[in-house]
Amino acid sequence: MKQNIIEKILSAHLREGSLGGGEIGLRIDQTLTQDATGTMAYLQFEAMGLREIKTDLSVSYVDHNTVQVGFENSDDHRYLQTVAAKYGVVFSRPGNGICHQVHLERFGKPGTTLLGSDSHTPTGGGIGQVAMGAGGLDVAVAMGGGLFYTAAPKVYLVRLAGELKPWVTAKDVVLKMLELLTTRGNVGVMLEYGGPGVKKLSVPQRATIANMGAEMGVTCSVFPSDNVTGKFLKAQGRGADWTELKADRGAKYARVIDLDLSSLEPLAACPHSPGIIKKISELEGKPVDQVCIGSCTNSSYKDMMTVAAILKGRKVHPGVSLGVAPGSRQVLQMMARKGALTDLLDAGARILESACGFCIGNHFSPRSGGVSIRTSNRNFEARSGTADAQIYLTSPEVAAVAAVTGKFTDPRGAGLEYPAVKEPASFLVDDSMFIKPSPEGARTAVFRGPNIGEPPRNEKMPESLNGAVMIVVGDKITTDHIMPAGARLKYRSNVPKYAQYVFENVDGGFPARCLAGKAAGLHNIIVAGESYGQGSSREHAAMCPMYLGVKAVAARSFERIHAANLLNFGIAPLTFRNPADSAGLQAGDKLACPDWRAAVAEGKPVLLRNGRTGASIECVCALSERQRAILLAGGLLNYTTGA
Ligand code: MIC
Ligand code: SF4
Repeated sequence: MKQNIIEKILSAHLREGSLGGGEIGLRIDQTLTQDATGTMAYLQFEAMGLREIKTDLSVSYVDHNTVQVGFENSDDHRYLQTVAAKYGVVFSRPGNGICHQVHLERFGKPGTTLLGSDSHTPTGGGIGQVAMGAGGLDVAVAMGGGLFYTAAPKVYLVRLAGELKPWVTAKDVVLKMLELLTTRGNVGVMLEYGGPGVKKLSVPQRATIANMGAEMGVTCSVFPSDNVTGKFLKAQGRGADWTELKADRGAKYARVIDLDLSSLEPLAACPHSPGIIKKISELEGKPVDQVCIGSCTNSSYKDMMTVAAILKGRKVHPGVSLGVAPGSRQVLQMMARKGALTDLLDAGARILESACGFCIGNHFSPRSGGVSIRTSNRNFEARSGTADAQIYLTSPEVAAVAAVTGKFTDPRGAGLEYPAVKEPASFLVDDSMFIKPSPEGARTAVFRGPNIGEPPRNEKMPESLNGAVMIVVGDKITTDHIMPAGARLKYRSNVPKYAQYVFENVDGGFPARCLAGKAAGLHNIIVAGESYGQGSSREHAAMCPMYLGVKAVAARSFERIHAANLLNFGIAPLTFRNPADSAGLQAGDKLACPDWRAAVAEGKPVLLRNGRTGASIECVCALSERQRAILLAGGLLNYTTGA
């Protein structure tokens, strides 16, 4: 049978199910974790009684919580380092860079599967990996050799033609894709890029495009592995990792999207969604307070050298604060050796750590009501740490030009020559910030600071539901709305503490109401609109509500990773049979379902009776047999350990 690239990789890793439909179980070759999600993932790995890593490679990165105010983050870093040594995981030390950028440089391998506890893991698709994001618990299971379950995908082909014009970038390609596919309605889709335009894109450019597939909600975005991929791997000293990957002639796709690279122009995602796309020419002249260049989307060597070339001999506008965070230590070291760092310093840039930093609102928050141009991938409300700031997402080129002019400027009309930075023939390879597993490592004593708690467990699913609606929210609620990041991130390993901030920026009274409901024997329910749980993979957006006694989320639709996380923590994801029913619900409504457990166990519709209105609301809990068993057990940890 003729196969596309995704089918080729998936069928080589398929251990359960069929690519024709339903749930599939995949063997995972590589995993990655980062510190914000990883600490809980390794605690869960330990709680499941797993003894060693069964993947070809597992890497633990420290890149998210690198602002060490207080002991909590440092404690987590040391826990991660010691637990990695004990179980055979490669440890990437803080300062070594952002997980996705570093993984692409040093480990990504065409034709393999990569599962990461971070929603931007699909960045690896730039090098021909089926790279997927998941909750930490799913990654812990995969590290222990368990399968990763997901829906058999619908594969769309994005057929690229032509070539990008000067000042038009990979970021503009993916922003255009976001305009076409939007940020919702793409659950279960995998994108495969192809067509003659692909060979004009470098691996880091492909990675930028694959990275922001996460914002469309697709499971992954995969590029072919061709000569360009081979050259990149060779330049990283990893020529032996190359294999060719291309679709068979006549391979089938569920949908084909044609995109002519030469028709694109510089774009921006506007507040407060990566799906609100405008042309830079439409924003021309709008004053800018802050420019942040970096993140896993746009912080490669070429991105940074281009920015430095634009800023060379110029000064940052007095009204703008410019922060630059190179994506990896490799990029930073090369910039230093080439003098690009000096050019940035001379221009007045503030050099930030090679880490997530500003992207996750960990520092560098803009002023109140400020306008910030960023090269990252998410501009959700309040994510920057300043609730009323206006965040725009653009290419590094547009960002650098705005840093000089102090306003949105279409770079094509700015009278500048486009800096022709080439991919290097060889990158600087220095792996000394990785700690590789060793036989002595297995005897390491695991360090646990006072901030590190036990992974919480749910109880078995109750026989009947004695529900109470604790909050009603609208469409496109992100996991940043549910579980704020930024300054709160340091409580990631301490669930009772972190749970105090659930829905902090939406309704600060939610945790206390839930705890009171729980104490009164109620089963707390969240009611939501479409595309609930967009964005981050953080399982805390399920784990902390679970801790607060949430038993079900009733929504019009869910995003993939969050729906899986809800199940993993024993919270039922219910979909309204009639979407209009959600409008008839209010906070405080009591929703009862006497045969709750039986209905879920038998895969029947769930009928919720509203005590206030007397209405009966039909919900669907469409699950595979395996998923039903997980839910009935009260989550994946109980299911796996037979508790
Ligand atoms: C993000 O970009 O939102 C994060 C922070 O990287 C998250 C992971 C997390 O919450 O730790 C993600 O994308 O999954
Ligand atoms: Fe880090 Fe931002 Fe990338 Fe998330 S999106 S991994 S916070 S750089």
